[in-house]
Amino acid sequence: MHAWPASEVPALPGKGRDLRIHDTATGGRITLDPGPVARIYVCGITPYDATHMGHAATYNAFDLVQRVWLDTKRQVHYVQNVTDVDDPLLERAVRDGQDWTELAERETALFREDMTALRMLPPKHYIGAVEAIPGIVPLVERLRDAGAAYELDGDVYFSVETDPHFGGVSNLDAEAMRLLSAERGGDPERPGKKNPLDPMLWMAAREGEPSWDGASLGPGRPGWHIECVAIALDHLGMGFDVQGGGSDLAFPHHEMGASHAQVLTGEYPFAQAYVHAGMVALDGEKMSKSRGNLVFVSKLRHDGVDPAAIRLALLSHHYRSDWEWTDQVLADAVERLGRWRAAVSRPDGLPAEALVEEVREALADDLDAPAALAAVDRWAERQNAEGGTDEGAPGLVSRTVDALLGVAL
Ligand code: 5CA
Ligand code: ZN
Repeated sequence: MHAWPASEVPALPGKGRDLRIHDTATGGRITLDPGPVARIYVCGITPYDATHMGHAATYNAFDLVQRVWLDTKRQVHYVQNVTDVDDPLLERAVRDGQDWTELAERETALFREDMTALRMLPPKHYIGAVEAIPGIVPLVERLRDAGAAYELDGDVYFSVETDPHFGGVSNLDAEAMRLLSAERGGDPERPGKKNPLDPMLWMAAREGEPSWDGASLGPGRPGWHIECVAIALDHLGMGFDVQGGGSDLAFPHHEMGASHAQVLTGEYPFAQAYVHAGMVALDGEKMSKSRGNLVFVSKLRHDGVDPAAIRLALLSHHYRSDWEWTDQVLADAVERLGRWRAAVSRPDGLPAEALVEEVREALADDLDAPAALAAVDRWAERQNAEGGTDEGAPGLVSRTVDALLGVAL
């Protein structure tokens, strides 16, 4: 699949700091130590209702990760998937009487437009589940042949007990895992499974649903977790730096994915850090396609909201906190954008070298975007009130805000 165009990232003087980030698996902050090419996999959308503010907030967090790395003069190898065949997508297509491929294509196209407008850096590889199927089938066969997967009425399940590290991503107890598995696409109640948590790797063809050649597995379609594992192993390999997504993916998705990959390769870990963004809510409930309480990026754009203001609204919350989208959040961002634009439009200004370092330090410190905004606010306030004599300062601030926060002033 093609991704979307990259906006230019200005180079800043000096060098950024290494990223210290909260890792779900260890439950603490770790200093990442990527090589010259940092590797990141971020779980993409299931394209049936794109792009709401929750999605945008999560992708914003991982865009910041990349901007911090780029500022340390590393290259970034970024991979993202599109779950373009899965139960919820097929159910929505049936509900609305439309072709599921058209639905997926339309929503993926809209997502690309939204990501471009928000200046999110594009993945180097943007891969759909459907196009990944030829790579998924042999992985499931390998797991089965190694005794890590078993058949149940034609479907193939992964046996979680074959991974000694199972549970080490989310660190949940058995009861919590069981509840979340039922809520998030698993089938813990299905009779005949070795362990109720075992996730499906390959679903045998169902009447009226799309299916693909599964070689010795028979016709069917892939399970959800193996999709991301196949894509990540193909394009990044084991031990990549960051596995990212919203906190609703920690269990079961990232837990199961790590286990699949660790059993397949015999190596550990799948990723150096598992990084999770908080959930954005509307009217007191998590924004979700299934609930339908959504604020869309595209709707705001069509209403004339500047994408830079949407981006500032996302940045005004720490990526790990759960927060509520309100009109006030957006109004504050519009106002802040105005203040910043006025400040960088003055012909000369207050020296900004210290500000560059403050923004760098804030982001390197577990992506503390609110602290970065506060630093720019302080500069802008003084600049608007007093100005200065440093000719290069407004340009430097503008480039800093663009390079590190993805906001074009
Ligand atoms: N296709 C899978 C991942 S492989 C999926 O979860 N798709 S999704 O469309 O449901 O979500 C896409 C991304 O947005 C995921 O990282 C998910 O965790 C995140 N996300 C979904 N809802 C919210 C929300 N309300 N707040 C923050 N992030 C969210
Ligand atoms: Zn995923």
